[in-house]
Amino acid sequence: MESRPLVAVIAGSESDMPVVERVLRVLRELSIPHDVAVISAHRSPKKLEEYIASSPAEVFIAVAGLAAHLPGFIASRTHRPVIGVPVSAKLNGLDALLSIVQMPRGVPVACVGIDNGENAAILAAEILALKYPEVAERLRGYRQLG
Ligand code: RP5
Repeated sequence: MESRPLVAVIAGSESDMPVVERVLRVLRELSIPHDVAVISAHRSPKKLEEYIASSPAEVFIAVAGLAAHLPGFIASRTHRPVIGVPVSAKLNGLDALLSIVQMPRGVPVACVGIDNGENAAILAAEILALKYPEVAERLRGYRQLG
Protein backbone atom coordinates (compact mmCIF):
# COMPACT_ATOMS: atom_id res chain seq x y z
CA MET A 1 0.00 0.00 0.00
CA GLU A 2 1.18 3.49 -0.82
CA SER A 3 2.30 5.67 2.09
CA ARG A 4 1.66 8.95 0.27
CA PRO A 5 -1.81 10.47 0.80
CA LEU A 6 -4.22 8.95 -1.73
CA VAL A 7 -7.11 11.17 -0.68
CA ALA A 8 -6.92 14.92 -0.01
CA VAL A 9 -9.71 16.13 2.24
CA ILE A 10 -10.15 19.90 2.00
CA ALA A 11 -12.58 22.00 4.03
CA GLY A 12 -13.59 25.56 3.22
CA SER A 13 -13.53 26.59 6.88
CA GLU A 14 -12.68 25.35 10.37
CA SER A 15 -16.44 25.44 10.97
CA ASP A 16 -16.77 22.47 8.55
CA MET A 17 -14.62 20.22 10.77
CA PRO A 18 -17.50 18.20 12.30
CA VAL A 19 -18.37 16.96 8.79
CA VAL A 20 -14.69 16.48 7.94
CA GLU A 21 -14.43 14.23 11.02
CA ARG A 22 -17.10 11.96 9.52
CA VAL A 23 -14.95 11.60 6.38
CA LEU A 24 -11.79 10.94 8.38
CA ARG A 25 -13.40 8.29 10.58
CA VAL A 26 -14.19 6.12 7.55
CA LEU A 27 -10.84 6.76 5.82
CA ARG A 28 -9.10 5.65 9.03
CA GLU A 29 -11.31 2.56 9.32
CA LEU A 30 -10.35 1.64 5.76
CA SER A 31 -6.65 2.50 6.40
CA ILE A 32 -6.52 4.85 3.43
CA PRO A 33 -3.63 7.32 3.65
CA HIS A 34 -4.95 10.87 3.50
CA ASP A 35 -4.16 14.49 4.03
CA VAL A 36 -6.40 17.19 5.57
CA ALA A 37 -6.33 20.91 4.86
CA VAL A 38 -8.56 23.91 5.54
CA ILE A 39 -8.37 26.27 2.58
CA SER A 40 -11.16 28.55 1.41
CA ALA A 41 -11.67 28.84 -2.36
CA HIS A 42 -12.94 32.37 -1.85
CA ARG A 43 -10.52 33.64 0.77
CA SER A 44 -7.29 31.90 -0.31
CA PRO A 45 -7.59 30.92 -4.00
CA LYS A 46 -3.84 31.11 -4.67
CA LYS A 47 -3.01 28.87 -1.72
CA LEU A 48 -5.68 26.40 -2.81
CA GLU A 49 -4.35 26.35 -6.36
CA GLU A 50 -0.84 25.57 -5.09
CA TYR A 51 -2.12 22.87 -2.75
CA ILE A 52 -3.99 21.12 -5.60
CA ALA A 53 -1.00 21.34 -7.95
CA SER A 54 1.42 19.88 -5.39
CA SER A 55 -0.91 17.23 -3.91
CA PRO A 56 -0.09 13.60 -4.74
CA ALA A 57 -3.69 12.58 -3.94
CA GLU A 58 -5.64 10.55 -6.50
CA VAL A 59 -9.05 11.68 -5.23
CA PHE A 60 -10.15 14.98 -3.66
CA ILE A 61 -12.95 15.32 -1.11
CA ALA A 62 -14.11 18.91 -0.68
CA VAL A 63 -16.32 19.83 2.29
CA ALA A 64 -18.07 23.20 2.15
CA GLY A 65 -21.21 25.11 3.04
CA LEU A 66 -23.06 28.22 1.83
CA ALA A 67 -21.97 29.18 -1.73
CA ALA A 68 -19.93 25.98 -1.81
CA HIS A 69 -17.57 26.63 -4.73
CA LEU A 70 -14.68 24.67 -3.23
CA PRO A 71 -15.33 21.35 -5.06
CA GLY A 72 -15.94 23.14 -8.37
CA PHE A 73 -12.80 25.23 -7.96
CA ILE A 74 -10.76 22.05 -7.40
CA ALA A 75 -12.39 20.35 -10.42
CA SER A 76 -11.46 23.33 -12.59
CA ARG A 77 -7.80 22.78 -11.77
CA THR A 78 -7.37 19.01 -11.92
CA HIS A 79 -8.65 16.02 -13.88
CA ARG A 80 -8.51 13.85 -10.77
CA PRO A 81 -11.97 12.98 -9.37
CA VAL A 82 -13.55 15.43 -6.92
CA ILE A 83 -16.26 14.50 -4.43
CA GLY A 84 -18.17 17.36 -2.81
CA VAL A 85 -19.84 17.22 0.60
CA PRO A 86 -22.44 19.96 1.15
CA VAL A 87 -22.50 21.27 4.72
CA SER A 88 -25.72 22.44 6.37
CA ALA A 89 -24.42 25.84 7.48
CA LYS A 90 -27.57 27.73 6.34
CA LEU A 91 -30.86 26.83 4.54
CA ASN A 92 -30.44 23.26 5.84
CA GLY A 93 -27.58 22.82 3.36
CA LEU A 94 -29.72 23.23 0.25
CA ASP A 95 -27.62 26.22 -0.85
CA ALA A 96 -24.42 24.16 -0.67
CA LEU A 97 -26.02 21.08 -2.28
CA LEU A 98 -27.11 23.05 -5.35
CA SER A 99 -23.80 24.94 -5.55
CA ILE A 100 -21.93 21.63 -5.66
CA VAL A 101 -24.21 19.56 -7.85
CA GLN A 102 -25.00 22.11 -10.59
CA MET A 103 -21.63 22.05 -12.32
CA PRO A 104 -21.45 23.02 -15.98
CA ARG A 105 -21.12 20.23 -18.55
CA GLY A 106 -17.51 19.07 -18.94
CA VAL A 107 -16.39 19.85 -15.38
CA PRO A 108 -18.02 17.19 -13.19
CA VAL A 109 -18.07 16.98 -9.41
CA ALA A 110 -19.56 13.99 -7.60
CA CYS A 111 -21.88 15.07 -4.81
CA VAL A 112 -22.98 13.12 -1.74
CA GLY A 113 -25.84 13.96 0.62
CA ILE A 114 -25.89 16.96 2.96
CA ASP A 115 -23.38 16.44 5.83
CA ASN A 116 -22.82 12.85 4.62
CA GLY A 117 -19.05 12.75 4.97
CA GLU A 118 -19.13 8.98 5.41
CA ASN A 119 -20.43 8.44 1.88
CA ALA A 120 -17.71 10.68 0.43
CA ALA A 121 -15.05 8.49 2.05
CA ILE A 122 -16.72 5.29 0.85
CA LEU A 123 -17.01 6.64 -2.70
CA ALA A 124 -13.36 7.69 -2.66
CA ALA A 125 -12.46 4.17 -1.51
CA GLU A 126 -14.52 2.69 -4.34
CA ILE A 127 -12.59 4.78 -6.86
CA LEU A 128 -9.24 3.76 -5.34
CA ALA A 129 -10.35 0.12 -5.20
CA LEU A 130 -10.21 0.02 -9.00
CA LYS A 131 -6.41 0.36 -8.73
CA TYR A 132 -5.56 -0.93 -5.23
CA PRO A 133 -6.77 -4.51 -4.52
CA GLU A 134 -6.12 -4.09 -0.78
CA VAL A 135 -8.59 -1.18 -0.66
CA ALA A 136 -11.14 -3.32 -2.54
CA GLU A 137 -10.66 -6.07 0.04
CA ARG A 138 -11.10 -3.73 3.03
CA LEU A 139 -14.13 -2.14 1.41
CA ARG A 140 -15.77 -5.55 1.01
CA GLY A 141 -15.35 -6.17 4.74
CA TYR A 142 -16.52 -2.67 5.63
CA ARG A 143 -19.70 -2.82 3.55
CA GLN A 144 -20.58 -6.24 4.92
CA LEU A 145 -20.26 -4.88 8.46
CA GLY A 146 -22.54 -1.96 7.59
C1 RP5 B 1 -18.00 28.15 3.46
O1 RP5 B 1 -18.67 29.05 4.25
C2 RP5 B 1 -17.36 27.16 4.39
O2 RP5 B 1 -17.20 25.93 3.77
C3 RP5 B 1 -18.30 27.11 5.56
O3 RP5 B 1 -19.19 26.01 5.46
C4 RP5 B 1 -19.07 28.41 5.45
C5 RP5 B 1 -18.87 29.32 6.61
O4 RP5 B 1 -17.50 29.59 6.75
P1 RP5 B 1 -16.97 30.48 7.97
O5 RP5 B 1 -17.55 31.83 7.78
O6 RP5 B 1 -17.44 29.78 9.23
O7 RP5 B 1 -15.46 30.46 7.84
O8 RP5 B 1 -17.05 28.78 2.66
